[in-house]
Amino acid sequence: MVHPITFHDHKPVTLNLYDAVIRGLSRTPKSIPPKFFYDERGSALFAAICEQPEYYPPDVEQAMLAELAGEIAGLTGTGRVIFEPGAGAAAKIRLLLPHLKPLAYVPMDISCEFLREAACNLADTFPGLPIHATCVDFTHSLPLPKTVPSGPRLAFFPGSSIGNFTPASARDFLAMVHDRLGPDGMLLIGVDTKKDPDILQAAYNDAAGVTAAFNLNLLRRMRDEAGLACDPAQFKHHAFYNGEQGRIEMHLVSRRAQTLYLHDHRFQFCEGESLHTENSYKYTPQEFIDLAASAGLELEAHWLGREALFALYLLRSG
Ligand code: AVI
Repeated sequence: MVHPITFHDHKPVTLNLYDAVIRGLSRTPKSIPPKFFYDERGSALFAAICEQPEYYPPDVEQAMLAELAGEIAGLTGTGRVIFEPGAGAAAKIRLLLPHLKPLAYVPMDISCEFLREAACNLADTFPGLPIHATCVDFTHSLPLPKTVPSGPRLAFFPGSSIGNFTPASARDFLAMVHDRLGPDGMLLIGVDTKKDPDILQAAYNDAAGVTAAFNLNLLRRMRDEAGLACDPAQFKHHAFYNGEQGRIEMHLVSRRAQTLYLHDHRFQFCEGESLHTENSYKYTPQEFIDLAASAGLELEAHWLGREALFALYLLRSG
């Protein structure tokens, strides 16, 4: 079967990992941006996290999308161009496509091979849907290929990926989405809610250790791709809810005092010193509606899922 897929490779980040390691390990406290989690193995591990019973967001959000797809289509109308930053396996959009009947779908992801496979799988289920797979670091830009038909746009940003930005960068990102939406554009976004910290804590410390493997994979990448001399076994996964900041924090904590080398750079770790790898902010509905408004996006509708564990917002570019 011939798939109507075009592929656009903007050659994202792998080139920058080396610089990010030097910059991130030189600062105090040490940190590295979470986008570096997502090489092929990292993307597969994230898909496995989504299968863990403790990690509730995918289940709750999926149930909401399945139940609300018709209602959402009633509010957005059909025949839009849908773009999805960080589309990953492009699983959730499948629930919406039969209802939203888009003109075209533009999945964007940093992991090119993963994206290519996801686009091909999607085309198998939805033959005839024009797919413009775009490999890009969506935290920097949201390029829509020139071949995308004109028509009102809908951005889809599920999974609470917005939580991985600081609130200030979330605002900047939403403003960039707003710019890409153009006239009559809409954004459907999934956002994790503030809740009992024990539920949050368990979600990032699954019993099977998949989140730990996902976190530690970053060190493997730093070793294998950037050339950092390190032994991932000398670090341990640490995730906790920081109630003051309203976020889960993930860290890699050094099990002992050690020095890591990268060419002529040396990085000293004390025992118990951490490399901060991710923040995952949680928002009350009012906090998120205010954040979206600060980026020029007006609330059209919002829904809370089971036990208010997760929220969906439909916003309009004002
Ligand atoms: C992709 N992102 C929304 C996930 C989150 O929950 O912040 C990444 C993740 N990190 C650990 N588990 C899941």
